Amino acid sequence: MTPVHGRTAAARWIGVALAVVALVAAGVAVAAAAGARATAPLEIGIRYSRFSPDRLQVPVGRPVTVVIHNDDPIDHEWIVGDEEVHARHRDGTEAGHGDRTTEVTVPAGAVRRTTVVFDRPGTLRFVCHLPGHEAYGMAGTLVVTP
Ligand SMILES: [Cu+2]
Repeated sequence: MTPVHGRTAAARWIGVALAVVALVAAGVAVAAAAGARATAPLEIGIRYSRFSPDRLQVPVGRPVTVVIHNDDPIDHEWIVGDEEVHARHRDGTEAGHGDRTTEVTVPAGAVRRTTVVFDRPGTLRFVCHLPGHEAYGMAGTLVVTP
């Protein structure tokens, strides 16, 4: 191999490397543009009747997808709202939650996903209102930031 060929090969490698860098940069730009519309999904685990994490922060006015993994052998629920919502469920007799995105039943071993737009900044709580679960500590805090 002559030095001339060596330089040519090196130049080709540099060209390929630059093309890869350009593609990666383009991908990052697309991801950033998508991020302006929706946030990355938030994952919540449930184990031993506890939420993990038990504190979430979300932006106001944007779709937030929450993926809830119930790793317990019993059913749970994820109900997010203000104190009025929780008071209603604490004393309520609802067997199901219909299609409300803020009230999700998560059967034993199941994964459920919901997408919510929180329209006001503030501090909410998420709670499992099955009998005894809240008292045991199955609750968390969700902060909606301006
Ligand atoms: Cu529960």
